[in-house]
Amino acid sequence: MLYDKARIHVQGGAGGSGCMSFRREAHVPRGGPDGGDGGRGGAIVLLCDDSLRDLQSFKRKAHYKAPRAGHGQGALRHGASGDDLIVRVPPGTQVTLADGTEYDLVTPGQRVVAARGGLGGRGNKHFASPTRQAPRFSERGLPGDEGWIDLRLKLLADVGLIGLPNAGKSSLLARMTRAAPKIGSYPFTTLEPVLGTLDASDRQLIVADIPGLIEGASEGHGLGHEFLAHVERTRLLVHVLELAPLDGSDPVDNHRVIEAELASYDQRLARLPRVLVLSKADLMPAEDAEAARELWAEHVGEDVPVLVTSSATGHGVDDLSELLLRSVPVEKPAPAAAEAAAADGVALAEHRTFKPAADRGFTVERADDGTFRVTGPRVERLMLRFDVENEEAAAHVEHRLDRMGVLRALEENGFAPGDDVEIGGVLVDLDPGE
Ligand SMILES: Nc1nc2c(ncn2[C@@H]2O[C@H](COP(=O)(O)OP(=O)(O)OP(=O)(O)O)[C@@H](O)[C@H]2O)c(=O)[nH]1
Ligand SMILES: [Mg+2]
Repeated sequence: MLYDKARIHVQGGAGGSGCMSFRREAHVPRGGPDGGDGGRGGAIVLLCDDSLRDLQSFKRKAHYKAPRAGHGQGALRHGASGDDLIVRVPPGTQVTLADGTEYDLVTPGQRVVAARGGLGGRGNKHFASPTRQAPRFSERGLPGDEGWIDLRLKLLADVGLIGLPNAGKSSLLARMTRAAPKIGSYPFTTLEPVLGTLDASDRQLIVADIPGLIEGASEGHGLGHEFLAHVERTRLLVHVLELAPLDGSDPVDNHRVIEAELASYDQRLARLPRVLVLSKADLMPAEDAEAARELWAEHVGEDVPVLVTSSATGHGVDDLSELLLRSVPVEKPAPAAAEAAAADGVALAEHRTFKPAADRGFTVERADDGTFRVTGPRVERLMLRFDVENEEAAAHVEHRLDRMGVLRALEENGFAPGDDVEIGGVLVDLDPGE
């Protein structure tokens, strides 16, 4: 069973809180604030690891939580940052973060930050000012990013073998490479993609045997559609077609069915270069096979090479291998995201994060019971940062709300001192103008 899909929950570690502390030394009568800052929480980092082949490990474990950071301490000691939690994924994994951003992890060693750790809070030292020399509050650390992310493995094959069930795809792969796929005289023998390697003196090609496609595959019929995603990354498709189908069906119809399925799954697949292989040639006289090849060559046009093969006798198989090695360019065109990520390293991954760029806006609403409710990421973060039970912290919060324009907006909406205000789920006592 090839595990090619997984959904996991990731959570960055919480940031450490800043410390509220004052210097205490025998010979210093009134020490100043010396509370250190909290550390940054650990991030969840996805790492492309060449030793992995599929997403199996995620069946057993779906939740990943990075360690939290240490809190700040007195004497300006800062809290330790949380370690990043490394989650290994196989090459070919496509990651979709909660906000829809996608990454391709193609090259071993590539990394993506899937959830950032929370920022640490600042110690009370930072809140000292000429008018408040002994701040009796500090900032709390913020929670880390959290959310579900989707992992999808798309095999990294150069060439895909496609065709109807029983067309002879697996037999061909077994003949061309050292792979040993299951072969059977019944449809759907192959239940999941099998990879084989075609070796030449100077290079290797990876060939994927894709389970048989049938009419309606792109809409979810049969098995093949599940695996069509795996051919998305190939650079050439070998369409394997039975020359004289044992079930009496018409090869022209069969050919059309597969091409139509590819096109309706993804136009890009339909545009990939093709090779047409007429299989099981040993079942008919050689002249007939050659005549059929000529007819097909005319039918598919000069852009598509047509070969006659027999996996039973080996006829045409070497020609096919040579053609594939010749036709597939050496460079692997890395998907755009991967290219950028590889060039930019972690930096790119770092700034692509869960939350869209900090939103400075907020909204003020008045509930039926008269409570004013202020929402918006920035004000909510402010409330997470401070304990408003602490009077000095509450005064600081009020000052910040004033600077953000929240107090003015409240007043414009009819707020009068004494009215209830809820910000980010916290009831705050506001006394503007005091
Ligand atoms: N005579 C002859 N039989 C072949 C040849 N290639 C494949 N077969 C037979 O055709 C049947 C189907 O072959 P497979 O290679 O399993 O076909 P497939 O396309 O992988 O089929 P699915 O996995 O079901 O999609 C088997 O019974 C094979 O032995 C060939 O070149 N000559
Ligand atoms: Mg097969």
